[in-house]
Amino acid sequence: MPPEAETSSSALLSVERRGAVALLHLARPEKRNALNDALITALGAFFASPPEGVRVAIVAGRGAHFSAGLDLADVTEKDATAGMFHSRLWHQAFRHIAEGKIPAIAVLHGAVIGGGLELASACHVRVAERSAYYALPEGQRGIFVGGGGSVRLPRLIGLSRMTDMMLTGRVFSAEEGQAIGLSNYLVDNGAGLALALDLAAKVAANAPLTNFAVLHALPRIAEADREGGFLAETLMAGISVADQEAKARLRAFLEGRAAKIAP
Ligand code: 1HE
Repeated sequence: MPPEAETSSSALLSVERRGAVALLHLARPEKRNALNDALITALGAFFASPPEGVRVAIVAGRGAHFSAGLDLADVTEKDATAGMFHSRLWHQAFRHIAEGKIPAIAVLHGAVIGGGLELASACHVRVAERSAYYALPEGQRGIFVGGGGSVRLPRLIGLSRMTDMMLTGRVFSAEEGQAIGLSNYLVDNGAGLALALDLAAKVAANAPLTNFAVLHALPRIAEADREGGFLAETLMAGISVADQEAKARLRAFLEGRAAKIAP
């Protein structure tokens, strides 16, 4: 399907509209999609207020790599205070993705390194191509993760694996990444975008309230104490069944007008 419109919130981030899907490309291949302040700001701005009618976004990288992580040239002269504000800029931007208005699907290929892996972990679904590899070379560079990686990655792959990656510079292959939960899907090289578009169509077809609950209630409930979790689930369940969208969808199934679940 040809893009309906190509806009660009910055020269570094290409945004194409395909119906309810926005296709975002990190567009700095000459620097291996290293994430500088302008690119982080553009990502945050897009997810803070996605265009009207966009119900899901895909985040991919141009060139041979998803992202080489933090643009190391951005931090060479920073003192501790500036470094903390820099990290906060990333946190704000990635919060707009992880706890934002629309689900995000990442398509990973080539290097998914440092801040690139932090960006991928802020997305909700990850599709990896076989060329993908994952590393956290912060230890080698003398720095620490600053884009939410220490919060999100241990929850994704476990503290022990992240500790190993950071201490020893361990690089996980695409197959290993799939086995430990870095990716949700593993496909051949070049097949990531097609699968992401298929998945995006499914996400966009969900009731908006369900997608809201998955992005905003589910992560809270998963980390809440059991009783608090059960109560939050009950509230969300009650609100969702009362929604007109749910009523129409439930009726459609009961009247034989909705798709059945196939294996
Ligand atoms: C960069 C960056 C970067 C490439 N910041 N400029 N991330 C890293 O430590 C990863 C560093 N990068 C690499 O290991 C390699 O570049 C790659 C394996 C990703 C790709 O290798 P290759 O041979 O295809 O490219 P290259 O020749 O190394 O790089 C091409 C250009 O991109 C070159 O610039 P040029 O002006 O000499 O052409 C590189 O300097 C530039 N480049 N990666 C700046 N990362 C919120 S805290 C997060 C903390 C982190 O992310 S730490 C991990 C940082």
